[in-house]
Order: sequence, then C-alpha cells, then structure tokens
Amino acid sequence: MVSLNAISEALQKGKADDVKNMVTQALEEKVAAKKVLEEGLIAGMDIIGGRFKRNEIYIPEVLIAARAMNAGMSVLEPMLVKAGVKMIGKLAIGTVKGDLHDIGKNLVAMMYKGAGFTVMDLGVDVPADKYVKAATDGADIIGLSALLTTTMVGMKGVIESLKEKGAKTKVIIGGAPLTQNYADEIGASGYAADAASAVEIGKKLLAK
Ligand code: B1M
Repeated sequence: MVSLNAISEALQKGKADDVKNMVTQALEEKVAAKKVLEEGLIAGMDIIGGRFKRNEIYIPEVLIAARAMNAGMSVLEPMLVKAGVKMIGKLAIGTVKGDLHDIGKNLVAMMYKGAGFTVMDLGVDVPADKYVKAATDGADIIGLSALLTTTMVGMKGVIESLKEKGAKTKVIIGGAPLTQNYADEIGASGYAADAASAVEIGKKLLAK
C-alpha cells in the first residue's frame, strides 16, 4: 500500500513520475482524493514552502517540486472535481501593466496551487480591467506582482478600480521593490516578501 508520506517525500525531491505513479496507486487503493491532496501533495509543498522561506533551498528546487506537484495534480484533479471537493479559495494573479517579469509571480501561483487554491494566472502586463473581471468572476484574492519601480505605482489604480466596482476581493501585493508601507499607503489587504509568506497571508485573509 502506498503511503501518503512517500508521496510528500517524492514531491519534495521533485520526482514527478514517482509522484504521478503513487497518486494513481493511492486512488486505485481507494484512498480519498482529498486525503491524497492534503496529506500527500499539500503536505509536501508546505515543507518546500517553509524551507524556501528559511533559505534552505532555492528557486530551482521549488520549481522542480512544483512540477512534481503538477504531475500529481494531473491525476488527482478530475477525481477532486468528481468528488465535489472544494478548493480552499481562488487566487487570480498577474504581473501589473507594463511589467514582463513573471518568475516570482509564477512561484507565488505554484505555492498557492500547492496549498490547495484554484489559481487563475492572468499572465504579465495585466491591465486593471482584467483584475476587475477576475474579481467579478469569483476570485477571493487578487495577487499583484511588480518588479519595476515604474510599474509598481500602477497597483494603486488597480485597487481603485476594484473599489469603484464594489469588489470586496482581498488584494495581496509583492515583488522586489514593494514594501508593507507601500501596501498600507495604497490600501492593499496584504504584502508578502516571498511566495511562502504570500500563501500564509492569503489564508489569514480568507479566515477573517
Ligand atoms: Co529585469 N529588472 N528588466 N528582467 N530583472 C530587474 C527587476 C532589476 C532590479 C535589474 C537591475 O537593474 N538590477 C531592474 C529593475 C530596476 C527597478 O525598477 N528598480 C530591471 C529592469 C530595469 C529591467 C528592464 C527595464 C531592462 C531593460 O530592458 N532596460 C526590462 C523591463 C521589461 C519589462 O518588464 N517591461 C527588464 C527585463 C527583464 C528580463 C525580460 C530580461 C527578465 C525577466 C524574465 C521573466 O521574468 N520571465 C529580467 C530579470 C530576470 C530580472 C532580474 C535579474 C531577476 C528577477 C527575478 O526573476 N528574480 C531582476 C534583478 C534582481 O531581482 N536581482 C531584474 C527572481 C524572482 C523569484 O524574484 O520576482 O522578486 P522576485 O519574486 C520574489 C518576491 O519578490 C516575491 O516572491 C518571490 C520569491 O518568493 N513576489 C511576490 C513576487 N511577486 C509577488 C507577488 C505576491 C507576493 C510575493 O503577491 C501577489
């Protein structure tokens, strides 16, 4: 019988094929899809998130683990839908208008997926109206990423557009030039310095 801990460990080592095979085997052995997700995949990604935050591992290891997570999810996702398992929330994330940097944004998206969120990736160079559409389409959290001092200032306009439309969606901002002070100044719900913290903050905001 496949152990969920073995799935978590294979994910942490980035062994995508092993993760996929073990998830398939667990489902064949009638382990509930939700249990495989929570105690196998999410448990593994949680450990990766913590180690990344403590600088014990670096971006390549996170990307490799995320690829293994995606391999497992490709088997698990249809079963979760079939079982009517609700994801814990919906994140819509994009890099703001004028900005093409997406490595950090992708890491945040992966960590959210790893934590059991549905993720709508809006891509790069995203104008305010796309975020507003995502909010009206049911996103619980809007994530704004920026790497340039010239584009981060556009975040204020996104938050204003969301307010104008009456959207109650929480907004988390992040990216190298951003700070908590700036988040407070523009009325964002939260700021995160790294991808793992972004998930912690997202979970806290949804619990409020
Ligand atoms: Co650009 N670039 N770049 N660049 N680039 C920087 C950002 C820069 C600091 C380099 C420098 O001059 N030292 C500088 C910005 C200066 C400034 O504004 N202060 C710069 C510049 C100037 C430019 C161009 C203008 C260069 C030019 O053409 N003259 C140009 C702009 C293009 C555009 O966007 N319109 C440009 C282009 C590029 C490339 C296309 C070549 C490439 C991007 C490729 C890509 O992303 N697909 C690139 C790169 C790679 C960089 C550096 C080297 C690395 C950025 C990166 O990916 N870091 C960068 C210098 C540097 O940072 N050392 C630089 C790794 C990534 C994991 O970190 O994105 O910070 P980061 O994400 C972190 C956190 O910030 C946080 O989590 C992640 C880690 O866990 N985070 C969030 C990020 N988003 C978050 C969202 C959240 C929460 C947390 O909630 C929603």
